[in-house]
Amino acid sequence: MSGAGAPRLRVDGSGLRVVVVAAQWHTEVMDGLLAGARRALEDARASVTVVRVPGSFELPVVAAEAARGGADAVVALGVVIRGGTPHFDYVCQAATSGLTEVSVRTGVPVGFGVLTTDDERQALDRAGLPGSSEDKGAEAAEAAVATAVALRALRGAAVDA
Ligand code: DLZ
Repeated sequence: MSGAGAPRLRVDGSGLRVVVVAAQWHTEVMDGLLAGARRALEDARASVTVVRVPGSFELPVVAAEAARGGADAVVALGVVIRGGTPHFDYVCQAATSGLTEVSVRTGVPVGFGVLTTDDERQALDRAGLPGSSEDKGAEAAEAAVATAVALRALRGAAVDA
């Protein structure tokens, strides 16, 4: 999938409580993703709480708890790098379907900042680090805030109707 065509989402997220759930595998890439997400949320003026989990497989259960606990949006960050076994597919599938289920079931948007790459080079290139061509942590945070704002407008409109 190419990053070309990604929108610039600069939305005012004042008053929004955002929980960032971040895995810990692949430290250098994760540091970049987390810094990008923090920067974007600060720019949007949202309040931020960061929770660390061991790996990407653990992202959905903590995202669900954050959503049930009153977060207006969740940002899930992780890096899964393909190895020589099918484990990659299982962890990617669990993270992707689990996070989708959390957002749809709770009505709380989840920004998807989980990189699934063939090697570490591809991950570093998307981590928002000096020399990276993309900043997927910031993109996921901006998407979560923009979706929370869209939902807030929709719910307000529904009440007014
Ligand atoms: C086990 C595992 C492997 C092999 N690779 C990764 C990875 O590249 N990225 C990641 O976030 N997590 C990985 N994990 C750990 C699993 O996500 C999970 O934490 C463990 O299976 C324990 O439940």
